[in-house]
Amino acid sequence: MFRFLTSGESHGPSLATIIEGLPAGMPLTAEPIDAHLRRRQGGYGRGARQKIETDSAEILSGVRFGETLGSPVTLLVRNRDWENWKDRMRIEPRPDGDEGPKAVTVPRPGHADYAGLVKYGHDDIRNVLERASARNTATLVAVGAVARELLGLFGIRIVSHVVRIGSEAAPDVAGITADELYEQAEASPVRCADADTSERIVALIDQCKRRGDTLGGVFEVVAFGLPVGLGSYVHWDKRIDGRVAQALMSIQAIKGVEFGMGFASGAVPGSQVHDEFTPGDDAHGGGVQRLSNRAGGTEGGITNGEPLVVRAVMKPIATLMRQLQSVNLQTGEAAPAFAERSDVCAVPAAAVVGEAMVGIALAQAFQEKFGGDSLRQMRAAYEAYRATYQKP
Ligand code: EPS
Repeated sequence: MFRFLTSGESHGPSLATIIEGLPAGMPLTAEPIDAHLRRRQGGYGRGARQKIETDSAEILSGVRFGETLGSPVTLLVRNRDWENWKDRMRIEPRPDGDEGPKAVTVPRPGHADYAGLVKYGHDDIRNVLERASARNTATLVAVGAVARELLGLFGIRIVSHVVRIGSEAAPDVAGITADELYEQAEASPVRCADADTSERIVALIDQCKRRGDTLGGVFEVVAFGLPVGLGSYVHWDKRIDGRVAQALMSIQAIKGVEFGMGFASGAVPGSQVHDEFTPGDDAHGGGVQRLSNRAGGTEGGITNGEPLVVRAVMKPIATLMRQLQSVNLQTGEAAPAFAERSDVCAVPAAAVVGEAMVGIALAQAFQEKFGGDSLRQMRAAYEAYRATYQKP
């Protein structure tokens, strides 16, 4: 099974992950991983931390001569900022008489601070925020990059774009090709495929920064080239939409997910929702095609051969320079919430993390369906299956 664990604190020495279940014989280098790590660091509205870091992954195990061995792959992403935090994030016990750094005791509304402090019994919010930080999404992007390398060998491509930030929403891009969508989103400072909306979003982020506030938004992830049949209707936890939604909801600050028409499908009759069939080419599966893709590429918890289209909404970042009202848990008195540095808006970065999480969920389902300890075995299973579904 394709599975992984991540570890690391935001200002600790490094972030790490161990990935298990990759087939042997799969080409893998750090280059595509680093490319996605760089994309995650970008986006207009990011904070000062991204000027300190130049994230890159070191492959520490599981690869030889540029190919996976079938053994666990270990990736390490170092935190450059660790140099500035060595005392405050010291791993060893404090020397006698050293009181250590001042504890963070005023929780930020909207962050893991309060619930994390109570749950783990800490008296310093730093012990919570260091791991709860979206810094950890760097490891998710690294794992996602590996998942996408595997899927890419089977013609599956994952692209994202920002469709809303605050009050500014982009027009629909239905019918766009993967290449067009990628190029347009990549060319935008906020990963928005529409140039005019991009400009308005940049102005909105500037305005918001001046007010010391933060902004959320919505991004869309599209997976092209999926076979029919990933996921299953037979068990609740095998449904591909459920699994992709869980993967996306695991990203910090994500508050909702929808596929295809999503929530709008509750407002109109079935004739305006379901995607009618028409005779088509075999590439779509069984010689049929759809007149639309309102389902977002999944029916009955299974990929249906159309692009998987999923959107996620990110709430505004919880660290506001215009501090929100809170309580100092040490004194019990009202106090402005803790504010270090912060991003004004991280939706463009979250879109890259979203691509990674969709990639991970799809790679897991792909590996379950086609299995194989080696890439060659996986390919054989995939080709054999593709041959069966050309005609029922
Ligand atoms: C992040 C690094 C963090 C934050 C952000 C995401 O760096 P620092 O805490 O040093 O500024 O910029 O995390 C949060 C917004 C948060 O609330 O934890 C990153 O690398 O993505």
